[in-house]
Amino acid sequence: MDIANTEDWRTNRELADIFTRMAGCYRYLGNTERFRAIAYERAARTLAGLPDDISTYATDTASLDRLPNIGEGIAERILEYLQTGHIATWDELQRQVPIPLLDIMEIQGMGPATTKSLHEALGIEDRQDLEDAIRDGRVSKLRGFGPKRLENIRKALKLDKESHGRLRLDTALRIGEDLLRQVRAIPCVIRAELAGSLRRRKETIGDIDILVTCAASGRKSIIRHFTRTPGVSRVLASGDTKASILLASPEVQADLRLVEPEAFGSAFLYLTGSREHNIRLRSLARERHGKINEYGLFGPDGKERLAGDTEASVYQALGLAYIEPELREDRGELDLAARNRLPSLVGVRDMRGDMQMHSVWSDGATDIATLASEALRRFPRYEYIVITDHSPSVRIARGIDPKGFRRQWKEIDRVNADIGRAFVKKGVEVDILADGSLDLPDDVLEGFEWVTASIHSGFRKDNTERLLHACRHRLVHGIGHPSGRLLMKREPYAVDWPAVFRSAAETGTSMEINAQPDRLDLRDDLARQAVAAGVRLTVSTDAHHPSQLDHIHLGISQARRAGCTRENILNTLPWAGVRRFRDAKASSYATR
Ligand code: DGT
Ligand code: CA
Ligand code: CA
Ligand code: ZN
Repeated sequence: MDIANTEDWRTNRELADIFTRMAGCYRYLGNTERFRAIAYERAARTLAGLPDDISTYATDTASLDRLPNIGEGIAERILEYLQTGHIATWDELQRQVPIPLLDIMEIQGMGPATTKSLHEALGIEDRQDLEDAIRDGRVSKLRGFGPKRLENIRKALKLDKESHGRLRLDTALRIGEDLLRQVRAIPCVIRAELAGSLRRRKETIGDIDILVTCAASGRKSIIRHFTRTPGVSRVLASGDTKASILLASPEVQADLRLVEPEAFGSAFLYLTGSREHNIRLRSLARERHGKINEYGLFGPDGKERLAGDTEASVYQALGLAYIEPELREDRGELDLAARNRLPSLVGVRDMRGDMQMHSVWSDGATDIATLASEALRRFPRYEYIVITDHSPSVRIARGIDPKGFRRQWKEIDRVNADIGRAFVKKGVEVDILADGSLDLPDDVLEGFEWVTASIHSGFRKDNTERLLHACRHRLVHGIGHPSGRLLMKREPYAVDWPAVFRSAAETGTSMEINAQPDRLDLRDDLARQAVAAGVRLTVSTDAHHPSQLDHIHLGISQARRAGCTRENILNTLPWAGVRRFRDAKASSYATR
């Protein structure tokens, strides 16, 4: 690995960050700047997904122009940044818009117009101002801020605060893997691994934990290197065997722990956690032997070392099968491991296709041919992808009408003809309307090879009824992002999950684990309940850009945390299997 290269990567991200914030400013400035906002958002997505450092494309504006979503104006900004380290327009925007307001704008129920009106009416400059103004009743005196609306904003603020300081899994993985590469390049490091919640692939991450093995003589220099990693804003602690640093933008702590190679397994086990899993292991060790800690598993005298060089050796000495990190949450995994009944977890390698994604026909960034070729390039094992553009009522997502879908099917046929097989499947993400009915008539729905039904509005309606309605519809094959939550922003809807899962199982309707990093919906514990109720799941990326096809890894990690095997996930089957699942529902309705 090459450290210079990881630093270059930071430029793509820095620029993407700036563009995202510029887009936020344009949103704040109002409708007249809407198109600029969209252009910068798209450019940010392109930058974040680039395989190489931006400077390799940036010989002149014309070469940048060839990148998707980078027009001439934005290309000029990129060159300006690479040459001067500044973007004049961005400096100017920072003078016009109170930047702390951009974070508030992201809070559910706020939005640009609301944020701006509160800034203008009450002089609100940041989050603290907003909280104060809600508390002392200044906001409730304004027009349009009734008790219900205020309560929702208050709830969203609270949720945002509770999750403050935690990072989404995708962000933490990116930063953690980057840091890991740098740690592995430090002289004297024998082995380095990510541990903690990141290794368990929890949906949000508090801090990054890295375990390193080295000889005692190498410790000092490793700690010195680690605390001088590029991007460190503060050294929080630095001792003989540990160090903690704070990385900037986004701010996150990283803990380094050094052990000798013999203790790798026990230290890895300890540092991976979870805390609750560790506590269970400790009491099991006490019952059977003596004690367990970072240095090993020891006999009753506390001295004889029974295991510790690998994790498996420790589990084995405790009479347990090896437990995958995603299962180490004290949700019954020790009992299963003792009886050798752990599930054999599904992996990305088992996936035969992706069941949900969007093209330019609705709110996706690329055309169908590009999605297909990118899916094949990234996942040569895939046998199909399902294009699921939005139905008409989802207006912000540029939903398609029936005529449009018929034209889209012709395009899909052409793309498949070029590929030489029916790789692209005709799907739809049809909106579940307020009363539980669907946004497209049956005769149109019949033309699709796969129908996912999702809720996109009216979140405070009776969503149990809406979801039950959708499950009972003979032409609905799956429910998309079933709980509607947005990580750290919006709680799942209030839904009677046992009732919905029962109905999904009875009617032969699948439920999705949506792999978008801000959704991960169904979340792990609900997915586990769904499977227990006999529901078949799908794992899909809901990609709006080809780079998001890689999110399948995030979705699968949540499926693993839910204890899913390959059999629990429909799209581990070839398309013929998906078709059987779909047709089984149709024929059970035909005979009713
Ligand atoms: P996070 O960082 O909040 O997302 O969650 P973790 O699980 O990464 O927690 P962290 O970073 O505080 O600690 C890393 C691991 O170290 C944790 O998973 C288990 C272990 N550990 C930390 N503190 C304790 C403790 O007090 N008791 C036990 N048994 N294990 C601990
Ligand atoms: Ca951690
Ligand atoms: Ca930690
Ligand atoms: Zn959707």
